[in-house]
Amino acid sequence: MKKKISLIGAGQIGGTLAHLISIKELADVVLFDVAEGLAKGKALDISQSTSVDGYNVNLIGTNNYDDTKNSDVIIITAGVPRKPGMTRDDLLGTNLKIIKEVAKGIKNTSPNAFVICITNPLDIIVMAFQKYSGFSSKKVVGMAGILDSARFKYFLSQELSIPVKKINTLVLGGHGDTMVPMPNHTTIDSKPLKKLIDEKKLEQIIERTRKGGAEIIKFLEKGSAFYAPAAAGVEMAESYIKNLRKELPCAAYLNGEYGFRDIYAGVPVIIGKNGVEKIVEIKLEGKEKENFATSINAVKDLLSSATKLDPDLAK
Ligand code: TXD
Repeated sequence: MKKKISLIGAGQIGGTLAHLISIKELADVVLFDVAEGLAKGKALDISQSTSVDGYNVNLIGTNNYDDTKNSDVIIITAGVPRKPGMTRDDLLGTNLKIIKEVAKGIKNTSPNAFVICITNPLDIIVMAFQKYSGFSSKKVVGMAGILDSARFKYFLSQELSIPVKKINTLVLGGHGDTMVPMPNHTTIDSKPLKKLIDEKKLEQIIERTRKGGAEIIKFLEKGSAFYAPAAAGVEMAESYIKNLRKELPCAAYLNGEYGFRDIYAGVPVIIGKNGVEKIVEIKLEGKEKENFATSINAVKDLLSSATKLDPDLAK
């Protein structure tokens, strides 16, 4: 039975998600956007691209939530992206209202969907969606860690002239300037990273990873990164749909894991047919443990600002 993925937001990331899903023939796609023409135009264009390579996938564009009903996976990018000079947190007010609207639109039409939130500020938006929708926290995750880890991996591969496939790493914590690249949990061709790179260069790469989004926004001027975020979102959707049980860094609901409760943050999770099958608790020590706690506290601070904007989040 062909699976169904609904993309709520047909903008830069949404359109790229639709194209990647089509190329992988992962599922049929519904592109939803309040800008109906955008959704319909991209769905039609990508449908015609499937004729070139003979991909067997159906796409539609819509601004009607009824067309998204009974989705297996929903990927949410609805919202506004950053402009140069803005932080991810600056998007809170606008995108919180949008995610409330999206939750209302899908909670009754796709109650069993696995929901991947991408909209920023990610850690708050994913938590807000879970609260507004009432979906199980096992079926609501945020995409950030895979993207941040991909950036860290790319910078390391460039510095050390090593193919990215030989690099295993993790970026955990909040998806903000306090995110935590984990050098002690990074191996290059199975060797510990710290034996292969000097401390100063490593610090520079960690800082560049934290600012990876802003670096691209500065070049683009209008809009933010979308190819790598879309690739990361598809990896999560594929692990769910094909029950791959991949261990992936995602924003997941912590209920005591890592010593934190009732907060979403980036941690390694196993994604399979039931959604978040398991939260993997790796041993954090020294600076990494300290930085992880700092990052979680930054998410908590932003959550209290969000709760001031919408007291419903305190329920
Ligand atoms: O790692 C991550 N999680 C981040 C997330 C990586 C990169 C970008 N990040 C965030 O994703 C970014 O800061 C934005 O908040 C979202 C979406 O980024 P994108 O680049 O796709 O933004 P666009 O191109 O502006 O697309 C957003 C679409 C646009 O077409 C709007 O018309 C639509 O969202 N939109 C809505 N759709 C449905 N419902 C509502 N209410 C709505 N409002 C706007």
